[in-house]
Amino acid sequence: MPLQQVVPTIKPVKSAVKRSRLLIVDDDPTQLRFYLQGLNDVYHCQFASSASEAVTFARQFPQPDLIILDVVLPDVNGFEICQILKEDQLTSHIPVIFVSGQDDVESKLKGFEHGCVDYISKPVLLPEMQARISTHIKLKQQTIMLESLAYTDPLTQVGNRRKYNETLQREWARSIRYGQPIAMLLMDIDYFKQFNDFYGHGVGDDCLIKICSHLRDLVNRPGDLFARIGGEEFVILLTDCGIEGALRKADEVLRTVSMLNIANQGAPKLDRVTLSIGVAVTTPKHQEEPLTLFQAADEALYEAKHSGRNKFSV
Ligand code: GH3
Ligand code: MG
Ligand code: MG
Ligand code: MG
Repeated sequence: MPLQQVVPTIKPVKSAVKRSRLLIVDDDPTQLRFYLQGLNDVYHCQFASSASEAVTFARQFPQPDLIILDVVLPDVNGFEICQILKEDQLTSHIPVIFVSGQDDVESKLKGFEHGCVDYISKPVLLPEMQARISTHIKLKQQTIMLESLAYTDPLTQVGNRRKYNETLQREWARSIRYGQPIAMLLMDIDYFKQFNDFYGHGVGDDCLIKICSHLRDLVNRPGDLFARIGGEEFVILLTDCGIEGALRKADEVLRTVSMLNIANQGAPKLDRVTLSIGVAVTTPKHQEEPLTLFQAADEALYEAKHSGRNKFSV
């Protein structure tokens, strides 16, 4: 029977709270009807009856918050679907709960080996299933929140040093794999100690927030990064970017900060807040460490500082 006949129209439930989205994968029309009646009031349910539908729906936006996956399906079995989802960067984060008539311990262990968060035996007891779904969705939301906190600088809300380290490792490896260049801009605000001494630490913090909120907008390609890696030190990482692109970006950064026009009467020479930039570009080779890129950018920054500040050096 076609899926549309089994699951005709799903009535929208009026609720102020945003409902979590479930993707339910099962080839048995009776089972699907059971899920529809039992879960659709609480969750936004989407149904699939084959592996290809399941994978397609899991990748589509808005993505499901959790997947209920039958083990025995007509085309590919649930374990294999779970493996496909877990190996795909786009879907690996979505928790999967297996629901199956196969309730022997080997099958359950196999489910966990393939990356599920839970395994429920058929026949399904609805309240128990709802409790498990709700628990796993809450756990997932908490994980997302903790990850976001772990990678965000609390003052400026941009990526922090941990985010920088992980992004650099990942993009460095990708650059080696594809033989592509990668660029780093290392930035340090000029005479910021004097700024703090003159205006106070609170105004210094506001200045950092303002600069970050504008510089983050200059970085918008996937894989690229703007992060605060120290007190008044920032990094821009540009993937698949050669020297011309890097210099253009450095020029954009200087112009952006200059347009903010923040007074710094504490500075000995310059009366506005400015920053200096060290630019480094490389096409990394196997065995080479990402630290070499940072060191090159750091040396260039030193050069920019010592040749007058408010400029970039390579
Ligand atoms: P230079 O031009 O050589 O970079 O001079 P500088 O005064 O900026 O020197 P340096 O980079 O060594 O000084 C960093 C100063 O930044 C020291 C500290 O007072 C200030 N700073 C670091 N983190 C913060 C922060 O979170 N908030 C505020 N308000 N100031 C900070
Ligand atoms: Mg089945
Ligand atoms: Mg500094
Ligand atoms: Mg400084």
